[in-house]
Amino acid sequence: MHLHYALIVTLALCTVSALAEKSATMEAIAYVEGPVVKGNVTFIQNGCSENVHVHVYLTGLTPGKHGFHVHEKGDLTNGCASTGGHFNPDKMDHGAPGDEVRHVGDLGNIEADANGVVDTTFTDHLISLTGKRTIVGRGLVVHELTDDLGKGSHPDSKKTGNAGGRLACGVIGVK
Ligand SMILES: *[C@@H]1O[C@H](CO)[C@@H](O)[C@H](O)[C@H]1NC(C)=O
Ligand SMILES: [Cu+2]
Ligand SMILES: [Zn+2]
Repeated sequence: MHLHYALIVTLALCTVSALAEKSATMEAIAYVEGPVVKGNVTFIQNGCSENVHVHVYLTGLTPGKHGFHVHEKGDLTNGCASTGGHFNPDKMDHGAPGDEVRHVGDLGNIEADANGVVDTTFTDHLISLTGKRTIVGRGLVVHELTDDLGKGSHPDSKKTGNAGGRLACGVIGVK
């Protein structure tokens, strides 16, 4: 009984091809570039419904926290401006990575050290490298200001976290 249930859940969460490669590790990378901020971000997922491990290497930031999101489009025609809004396939409000209510693309903040460098790793449970929440082909954006995680008083708080301008961006591609 329990085994059947687990199988049905697995089938519902994974595509047939992902199931065939159930143990395959998927990897994606974004080369992030702006006038000053540069770096790369790698995403690793060990199976279709597993958490995604994110490795961030960035330089050129001001020390402190910066909003960090997956945006809807991998379109850099007009630089970071053409990446659209936060990737939000579930039509939710903006939130923190650990919140029930959040955009899929809400990865919170990254924190630059005194030298303006970010070299960090974190895990996210909602983004995916496959299926309807896949971030492959979408934009990755680093912001000027701290993301208030939907808890601020600014009118944009529940939409963008009021994280200010877009300092640098890149397209997430298969690695
Ligand atoms: C990402 O950036 C770091 C720091 O500059 C560098 O050491 C690393 O080789 C880069 N990774 C890739 C895949 O380019
Ligand atoms: Cu953003
Ligand atoms: Zn958001």
